[in-house]
Amino acid sequence: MYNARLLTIQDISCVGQCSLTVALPVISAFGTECAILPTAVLSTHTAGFSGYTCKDLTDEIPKILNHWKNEKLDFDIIYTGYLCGSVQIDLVKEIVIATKKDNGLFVVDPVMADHGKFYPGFDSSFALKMKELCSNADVIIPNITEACFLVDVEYVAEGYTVDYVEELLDKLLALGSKKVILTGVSFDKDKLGVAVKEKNGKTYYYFNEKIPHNFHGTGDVYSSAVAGSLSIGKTVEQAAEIAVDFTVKAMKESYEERYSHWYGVRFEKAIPYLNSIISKK
Ligand code: PXL
Repeated sequence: MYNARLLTIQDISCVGQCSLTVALPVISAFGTECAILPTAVLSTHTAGFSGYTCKDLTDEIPKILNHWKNEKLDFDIIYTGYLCGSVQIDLVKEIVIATKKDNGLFVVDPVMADHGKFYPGFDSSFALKMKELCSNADVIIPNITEACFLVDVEYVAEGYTVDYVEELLDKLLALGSKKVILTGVSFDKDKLGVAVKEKNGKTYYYFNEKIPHNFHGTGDVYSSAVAGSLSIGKTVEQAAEIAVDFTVKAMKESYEERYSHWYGVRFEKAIPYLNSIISKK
């Protein structure tokens, strides 16, 4: 997939180091053209700030899609993140049908929850709708909480078994996506990583150091690095690994300031790692 054109669909949180302010620089660091479709404009993200503003852009999406159709624009990869409501999920399906190249990839991060809870504005009816998007995807990238909400399994924060993770993976694959990357997997207090599986395949686990702090925005950093890696022709397993290493580097860069700079990770400082990946290509 040489010189891929990637479209990412998620919100602009003006301040907060998440969604598009992460996806654009991270995907660009792979040398890949990154087109955007903003789903909403928020003054900040919703996790920890109070009084944030939000302008939902659902009404703009059909107009933007029409223009793209007229211009015959298409994409090698479509990667979705934070979507605002069920109508946007239907619109994303239309966008994928109309603009994804035949041999292109559709990557879904079902952003809606973490640490056992839905983010503000999300609920089980949104999770039900998100299942539909996952069923159309080539790769889905849920965290454990999102996985549990997608497949109706009880959330277990820690101390779970390999069987628990395998049950989640198999139920997620049964939704219909070709591959699953399950994030936030940990069987050991010092290691954190991901599990990658395709239907009837063997699970591939990849771990790195567990940084002992919950940072906001790591899901977006991770999924953007997966999408960027896929855009330069890496396999899903390689992409999953590169993204773990990048996210850990970003967390390490953020650790000292974890309380004063609480709202996001300093992924910008870890960008040279991505440059090293593309120079090895
Ligand atoms: O990082 C996911 C995310 C994206 N966009 C907005 C959010 C969140 C998580 O809280 O609030 C607006």
